[in-house]
Amino acid sequence: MSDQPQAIRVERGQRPNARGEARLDWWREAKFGMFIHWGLYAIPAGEWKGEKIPGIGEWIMHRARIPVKEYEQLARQFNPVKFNAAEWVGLAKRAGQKYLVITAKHHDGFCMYDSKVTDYDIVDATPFGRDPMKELAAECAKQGIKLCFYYSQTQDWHHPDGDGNDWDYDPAKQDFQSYLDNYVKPQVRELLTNYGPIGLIWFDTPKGMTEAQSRSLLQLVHELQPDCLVSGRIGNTMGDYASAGDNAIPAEFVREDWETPATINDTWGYKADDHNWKSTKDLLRKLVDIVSKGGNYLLNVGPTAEGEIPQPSVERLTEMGEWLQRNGEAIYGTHAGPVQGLTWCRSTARPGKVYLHVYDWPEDGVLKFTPIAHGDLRGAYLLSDPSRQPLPFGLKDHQLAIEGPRQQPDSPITVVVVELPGQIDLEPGVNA
Ligand code: FHN
Repeated sequence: MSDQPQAIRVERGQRPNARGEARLDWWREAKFGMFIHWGLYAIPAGEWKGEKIPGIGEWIMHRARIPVKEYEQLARQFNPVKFNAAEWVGLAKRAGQKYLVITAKHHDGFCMYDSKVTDYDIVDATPFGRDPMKELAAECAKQGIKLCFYYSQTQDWHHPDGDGNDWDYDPAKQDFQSYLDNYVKPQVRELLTNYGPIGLIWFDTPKGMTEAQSRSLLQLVHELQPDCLVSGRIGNTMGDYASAGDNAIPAEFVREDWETPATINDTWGYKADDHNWKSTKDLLRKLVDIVSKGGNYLLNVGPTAEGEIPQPSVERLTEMGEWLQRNGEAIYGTHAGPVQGLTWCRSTARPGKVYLHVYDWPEDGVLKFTPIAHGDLRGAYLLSDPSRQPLPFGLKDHQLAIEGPRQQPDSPITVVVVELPGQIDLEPGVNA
């Protein structure tokens, strides 16, 4: 990619990636969400019968080929008495996350909500007996966070007709169509009927779903809650937005709506010995990088079997929220900015403003750019400066130069606001 990408002007209301569908507006504004992988797998937490099972925690049943009858026994021990919906939602709020996507059913097939379609759920099969989704729904409504459900629509290692379990069941005898019609759809109906308005359903691993199967599931969601969004992993290029790969950030700006689901350490479901926590600086850079390329960041936490979000996650999310308190204007409701392809800086924008997210503050404090024409600049200031003291700017070596203080003003990323005349809206160049 060129180091000096071209900036193009687009008229207000004609953003190239706007589909004109108002139901996506909240999601496009939100930028940052909390993913929660929580289920029975939090009990073994990466270890089965004294053996450490490699890989992501929520896959332990599959990786260790645990028979259904044995894995089912975990439900009897599941008693997350420390679960507190107000605390979880409060953490998302404090972190500056606007939506929360929680595993209603992951690939292990255990339902983390009260399902009438099966007894293999948290209310019927555990000593806990409470429905955490009900409690989260109430808290999300109270605290203004969009509640969304993750639902594994193909893989179900517990159900004889679900996909993925070839150690208990004979795949040749599996009837996926029957599973979809008689199990998945009734459960999706429950999730979209019993918990109030749901922001989106996060389907995953579409595997061999046919076009007709994906479409019928999509239609069901729209019939039940027309405004509910659907993740791209419903398959067959359907759904409301694309999903980048897990922990994958595209190298360049992407014009369509997209999201990166990501781990905060190396697992989704809780694993007791995974201490490979990304730093707050790294996580914030990832958030900024993603938003500067037009995407959303869905950052995961993996609560314990007691119902607690691990402290290292709490600390990092809290610190991210502190940075967003000062710099949220440069994230929420913005779009990919005109300055693309630099190593030391990212940009986001909205009509009348470009936000320069400076990763590495220059030693002399002078920021030099080509993409924003000098004539277009009305002023510049630091977003972290409440007094909005104007920064001097001018032309230097044929480049626009903004003179900031020598010392890095904000940490770990400093945002400089560039004001443009009127409502000029700068986007990445068509080839950026
Ligand atoms: O297999 C799952 C995995 O366990 C996890 O839920 C991730 C999150 O994006 N999705 C699948 C793999 O892509």
